[in-house]
Amino acid sequence: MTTLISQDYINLEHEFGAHNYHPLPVVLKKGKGVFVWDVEGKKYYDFLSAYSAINQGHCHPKIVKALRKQAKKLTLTSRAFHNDCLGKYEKYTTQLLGYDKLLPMNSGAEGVESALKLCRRWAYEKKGIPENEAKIIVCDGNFHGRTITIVSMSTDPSSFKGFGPFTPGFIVIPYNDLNALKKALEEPNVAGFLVEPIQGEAGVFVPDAGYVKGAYDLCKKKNVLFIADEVQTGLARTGKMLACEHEDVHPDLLILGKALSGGMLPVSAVLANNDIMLCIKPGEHGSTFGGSPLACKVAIASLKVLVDEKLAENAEKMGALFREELKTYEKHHDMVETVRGKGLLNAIVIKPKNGKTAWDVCLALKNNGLLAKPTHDHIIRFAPPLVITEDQIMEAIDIIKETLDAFN
Ligand code: IF1
Repeated sequence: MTTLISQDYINLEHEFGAHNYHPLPVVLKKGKGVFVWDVEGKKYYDFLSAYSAINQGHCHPKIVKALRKQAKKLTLTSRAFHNDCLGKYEKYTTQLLGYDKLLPMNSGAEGVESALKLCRRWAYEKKGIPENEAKIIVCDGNFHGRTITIVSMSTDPSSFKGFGPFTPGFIVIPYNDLNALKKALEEPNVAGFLVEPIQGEAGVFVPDAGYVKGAYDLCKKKNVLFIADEVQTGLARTGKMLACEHEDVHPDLLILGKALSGGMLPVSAVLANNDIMLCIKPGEHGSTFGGSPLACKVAIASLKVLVDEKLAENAEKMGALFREELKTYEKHHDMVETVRGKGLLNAIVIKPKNGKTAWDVCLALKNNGLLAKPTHDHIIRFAPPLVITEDQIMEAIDIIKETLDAFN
C-alpha cells in the first residue's frame, strides 16, 4: 500500500469532486485545539477555524465525548416523534440567550432561510402587510449563505451570477449607513432588516460604534423586525457571546450556526419570542435532521464549553493583543493597508506589491506554519479558535510578522 502524499489527495479531489472551491494547497488529516496537521505531518496554527465553526478548538474532548455518547444511543428520530434531547436543548439555549423559543435547523443558510420565512409570516399575520408584499432590507456586501433565495439578496456577482431567476422582495442599502436605513424604512411593507453585526465575508467590516443599536432603534420605530445573522459573529467570536451584545441589542430574530456544534456537524438555530415564532404552525416548516438528538447533545456541549471556558472573554483579550501587535504594520509595511476586527475576528487588508498578492502572503504563511485564507482577493481573515493562549497567539503573531517582513 503506497503512502499518498498531499498532491495525491488534491488530484483525487480534482478528478472526482466538484470544482466549487480553490483551496490553499494543504491536505489536513488531524486537528487538536488551535493546531492542524497535514498528511506529511507538518503542524500549523489554524487561523481560519473553518470560517468560525471551530471556536472551541479542533476536536474539543467534551464535545467529542457528547457526540460519541449520543451516537451510540440515538442519532435521529425526525420530528415525526419526540425525543429526550430536543426539549432540554431548547430550554438550555433559550434561557442562555434570552428568548422564548428555538427553531432547530442544520446549515447556517437554512437558519437564514427559516428566519426569512418567520419574518414574512409575522408580517402577514401580525403586522398586516398584504400577502406576498413583504419586503426585507439587506446590506450591500452581505453574505448569508448560498441558496437561491439568499444569493437573490447578494451584491457579489460571484455569489449570484448565472443562478437566476431570483427571489423578489429584498431592498439593498449600504452597510453602516443609518440614513440609508431610515429612508428605506419609509416603505410601508418592510417586514424586517437582516444584517450581520460585523460583515465577515465582505472582509471583516466592523461598522461604526452605535450602528447596530441605531439600526435596531430605527426598526423598532417602524415595527420592523431586527434580524441578526450571527452565524459567523456569534458564539463568543467577537468577544461577547453575541456580537449584538457589544451595543446591548437583543435581536427580534437571532440566527446561529457554525460553532453551535463546535465543528462536529451542521447545527443551526433561529431564536425568537412567541409572538414571532408561533406564526409558523405545525407542518409548515421543518427538516429531516433539524433538532436531532445528536445535534442537540453536541450543541449543548458546545455552548457549555463557550461558557465554562470563558471563551468570549479570551477572544476579547487575545483579539486586542493581536490588533495591538500588528497595528504598527499599517504604518511601516508597504503591503499592509489596515488591520481591523473585533475579538478574534480580524483581518489584514493587503496592498498588492510587485505582483505579490494576499494569496502569496497566505502561501508564505502556510510554509511558515500558519493557515489563513484571503477573502475578496486582498483581505486576509485571521480567526483562530477562541481557546488560543497568550503564548500561542504571540507565536502566531511572530509568524505573521516574519512572513510579512519578507514581503516588505
Ligand atoms: C462558503 C464565506 C464566511 C456566514 C454568515 C450564513 C452563512 C455563512 C454570516 C451560511 C457561511 C461560510 C460559507 C462558506 C465560507 C464561509 C464564509 F466566505 F462564504 F462567506 F464564513 F465568511 N451567515 N459562511 O458567514 O452558513 O450555510 O455555510 O452553514 O459558502 O464558501 P452555512
